Amino acid sequence: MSPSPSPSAVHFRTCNLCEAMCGLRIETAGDRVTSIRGDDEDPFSQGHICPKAVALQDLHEDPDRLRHPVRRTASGWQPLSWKEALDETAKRLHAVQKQHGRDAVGVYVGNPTVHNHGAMLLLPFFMKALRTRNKFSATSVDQLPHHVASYLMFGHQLLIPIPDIDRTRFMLILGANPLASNGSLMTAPGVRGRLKAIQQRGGKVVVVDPRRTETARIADEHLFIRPGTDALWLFSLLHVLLQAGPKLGRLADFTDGLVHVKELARDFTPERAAVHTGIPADTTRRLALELAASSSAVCYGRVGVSTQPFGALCQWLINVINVVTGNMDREGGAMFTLPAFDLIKGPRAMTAGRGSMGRWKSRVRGLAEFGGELPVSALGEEMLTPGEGQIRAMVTSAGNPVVSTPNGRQLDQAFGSLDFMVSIDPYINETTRHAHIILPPVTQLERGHFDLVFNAFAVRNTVKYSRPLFTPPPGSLHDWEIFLELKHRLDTLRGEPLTRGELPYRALKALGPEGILDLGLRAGPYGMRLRPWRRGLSLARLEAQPHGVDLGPLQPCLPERLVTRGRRLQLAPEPLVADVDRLRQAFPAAAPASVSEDALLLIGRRHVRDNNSWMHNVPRLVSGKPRCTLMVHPDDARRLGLEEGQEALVTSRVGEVKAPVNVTDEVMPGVVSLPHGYGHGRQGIQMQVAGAHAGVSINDVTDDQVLDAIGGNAAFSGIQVRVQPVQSMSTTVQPRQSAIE
Ligand SMILES: Nc1nc2c(c(=O)[nH]1)N[C@H]1C(S)=C(S)[C@@H](COP(=O)(O)OP(=O)(O)OC[C@H]3O[C@@H](n4cnc5c(=O)[nH]c(N)nc54)[C@H](O)[C@@H]3O)O[C@H]1N2
Ligand SMILES: Nc1nc2c(c(=O)[nH]1)N[C@H]1C(S)=C(S)[C@@H](COP(=O)(O)OP(=O)(O)OC[C@H]3O[C@@H](n4cnc5c(=O)[nH]c(N)nc54)[C@H](O)[C@@H]3O)O[C@H]1N2
Ligand code: SF4
Ligand SMILES: [Mo]
Repeated sequence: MSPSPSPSAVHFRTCNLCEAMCGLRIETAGDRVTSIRGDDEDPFSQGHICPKAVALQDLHEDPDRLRHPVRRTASGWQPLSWKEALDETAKRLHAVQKQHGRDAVGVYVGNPTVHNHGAMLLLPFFMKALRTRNKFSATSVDQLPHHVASYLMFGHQLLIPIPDIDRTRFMLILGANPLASNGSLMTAPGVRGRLKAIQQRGGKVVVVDPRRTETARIADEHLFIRPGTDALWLFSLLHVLLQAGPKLGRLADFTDGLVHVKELARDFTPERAAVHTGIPADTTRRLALELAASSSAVCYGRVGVSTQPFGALCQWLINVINVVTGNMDREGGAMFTLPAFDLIKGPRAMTAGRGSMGRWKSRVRGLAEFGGELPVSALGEEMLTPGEGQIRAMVTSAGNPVVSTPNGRQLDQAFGSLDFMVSIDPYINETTRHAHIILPPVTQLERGHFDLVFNAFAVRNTVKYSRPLFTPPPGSLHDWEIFLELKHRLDTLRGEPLTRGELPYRALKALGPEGILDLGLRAGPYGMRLRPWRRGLSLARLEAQPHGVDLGPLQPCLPERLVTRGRRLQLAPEPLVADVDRLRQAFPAAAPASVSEDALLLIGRRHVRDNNSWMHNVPRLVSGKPRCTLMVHPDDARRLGLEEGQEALVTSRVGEVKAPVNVTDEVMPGVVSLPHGYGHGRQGIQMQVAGAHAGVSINDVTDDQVLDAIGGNAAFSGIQVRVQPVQSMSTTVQPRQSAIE
């Protein structure tokens, strides 16, 4: 690593580890970081940070982080040059496609990609060069239902309404724990303060969650809900709201489908929902009326309501509730961010696709694509099931599907059976240990940073560009350069004509992500092109403002920003309407849902000092009490004969894990909770600290066959499991026999 320009220096930067976009003030001495603190002058985050920020230094210095490409051999991992690594990767991918067809190469792209503008901007070119329909990403274990709802209602998958948290007077939160996650599809640094401020201005915060989370604890009201039943509850809330009378306001002029929604909601009474959700009908009625009466209100739902069998219905109903209470696209309601680099409107090469549904299907199970991707729940079977079109080679980039996606053990087996696998990743972890070649990119601090994605989902319009802190060591490559080099080699091997191969390669290499960024900023809604006067943005102008620029509060923008035909808001899109029957069947009017006798419902959990699966190699983030514990309600613990600290065996259809029990009434009776992102005890992982805090992977028990029918998102919430004490396993004691009900 070469030294930074001056021996000691102060840098301002945005943290790219989660969605909150906190401004950092980083001091360096030569090539070392000496301190990381919050940047008080960042207009958006105003000095807020969380304990993960300092890990940027640890990740940079981590001795386990790969500094050069490696190849897996019989005698262990061997270094190889970038040229060898890239040449061989392209050659092997090409050979597999030549022999077995285009779709024989699959690709999985993980979460850190969206925190990396270089990767985001150049990935599409690499994807195109791969020419496969077997594309997968972390989207289908996360926010896919938001995209489905936005695509069908507003005409663009990225036109996602964001809670106007700073001006609302009533916030109804389902399946999100921003105090641990720091907010998601709601970039809001210092979210605790923003929630507290709602209360301070006389407003109210309500949390609906099967666990009394950190967020629930600071809320005015918390309701337990039986996992997976939110769509039913949202319908019953809507039922009351519509009975009381919808008030669409300004939106009435361009909204279609209200009549249809009214018909659908008619039989979803709060009484009917109560049987399944566990939320008393009176509570639902009262909350609906409070929501309707509040001068502004917003309903917001995230991972807990997206990762369930009715995730798309949930995100749709949340939008519908915001519309019929007059809170969509209104101050204090759910609004649309207008980012400086606009992914929705602008030059085609700089915008994201609107979305698409069902243009093709997965080979084995016939699951439909969305936005050009297949549900990752199908990845394992696509590798393991023989036949034409079977995936025989994989590319993974910035992802760890073995621990992040359902039925991880099956993926372990599948990745282990491939003809070839390449991983673009700095670590040898649960997934990449199966690769034949690993290509490690430069670190966070060695690249510039611009939040292409999270500026578009922020609770304020804001923009910032951060320069790299350190110059990468000579010869190392950025993620985007790896994509571009592989694309170039694949094009060459295929003999692509100059205009499709060599010329775009040279142009993109010369432009680089910063060049594209500059063009996008200039062409964007605050750009030089539209505002040639002083304030118009370009990359250079942004670089001159290291703390970032505040572009003001969110503004109403409908119908202009709609991308639907005739700029109409679709309240009752056909595919979602058609799915309501499935909901009715799953939750019949009288009988409770069919859960087998002794089953418990498993949900996930996030902790402030975790970040999905990949930051457990940072000693200061894993210190303290082990966090990978199974939360069990005292009633269930008693019935099952489980005690605090004791090991429990958790079994599902697909597998089992053992975890220490934490007896707590934080979870509702009948529900158990285990965090995701652990399970570092597998053989061959080269992450020493993580290995010493291994935990187990919840996704060894989540089920690749349980997913949302619309879009195909994985349904992690409410997986049916059996739980029993480990030592009684060899005896004949069955969980139910110790019941004391
Ligand atoms: N510290 C930390 N921060 C992170 C991450 C991390 O791993 N660690 N990950 C980042 C990423 S990638 C994302 S997408 C965001 C996610 O951000 P959030 O969505 O805020 O994440 P979670 O904390 O998982 O919150 C989900 C909540 O849903 C609840 N839940 C589970 N099942 C149900 C259900 O059926 N119904 C209801 N109503 N609730 C349910 C859970 O108990 C949990 O409290 O966080 C980001 N930030
Ligand atoms: N049961 C359950 N499972 C879940 C969730 C849940 O709530 N419950 N949450 C889901 C969610 S919301 C998400 S987003 C997914 C995440 O799923 P993934 O994205 O597949 O997994 P991560 O743990 O984020 O792994 C990130 C990988 O990227 C690497 N990496 C880090 N930075 C970089 C970089 O700059 N460049 C490159 N090339 N690689 C980098 C890391 O070493 C690691 O291997 O997990 C999902 N899985
Ligand atoms: S909240 Fe997120 S963005 Fe802010 S410091 Fe923590 S990890 Fe970084
Ligand atoms: Mo995520």
